[in-house]
Amino acid sequence: MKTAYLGLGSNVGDRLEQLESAIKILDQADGVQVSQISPVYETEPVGYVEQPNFLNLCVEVKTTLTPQQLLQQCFYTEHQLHRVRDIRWGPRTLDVDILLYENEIIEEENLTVPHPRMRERAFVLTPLNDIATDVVEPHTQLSIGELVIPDDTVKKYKA
Ligand code: PH2
Ligand code: MG
Ligand code: MG
Repeated sequence: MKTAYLGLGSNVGDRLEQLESAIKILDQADGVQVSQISPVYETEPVGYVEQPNFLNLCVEVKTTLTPQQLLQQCFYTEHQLHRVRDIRWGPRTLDVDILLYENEIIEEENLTVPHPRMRERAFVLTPLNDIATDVVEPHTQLSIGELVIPDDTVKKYKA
């Protein structure tokens, strides 16, 4: 079993319901078990700012899937929640990103792990810190607890 961390986000439709459904779909997938779920945060959009606030959370999964298989499962889960891909960084019913997979560094044309922008994103680091504070980010060799920066655009929404 490998341990991976996923970041989930939603800013269209019933955000909380979609995140909860996504966790169920992931947990029911063959070879994936959701082992920890962070609190939910309401977060201001980053990147493309003219869009509604997100709800974000992180999960820990125990998995027998390879990184590429796990990525396909993330896409499948997004598809089940009617994700339509149009604007990069734009509004979405569900986004599921692989943040960390063991302590591996992966550079493939469709997959970069650790997630390339996670170190600068409080909407990722804040929930991740709740479930993985001692987990080490392999590029910096710093723990999530050391990387997390307090940010008032990220507010606890549901424990
Ligand atoms: N996802 C993005 C771009 N911007 N901003 C917030 N607050 N939360 C997100 O999940 C998010 C974002 C691209 O995936
Ligand atoms: Mg994303
Ligand atoms: Mg994504």
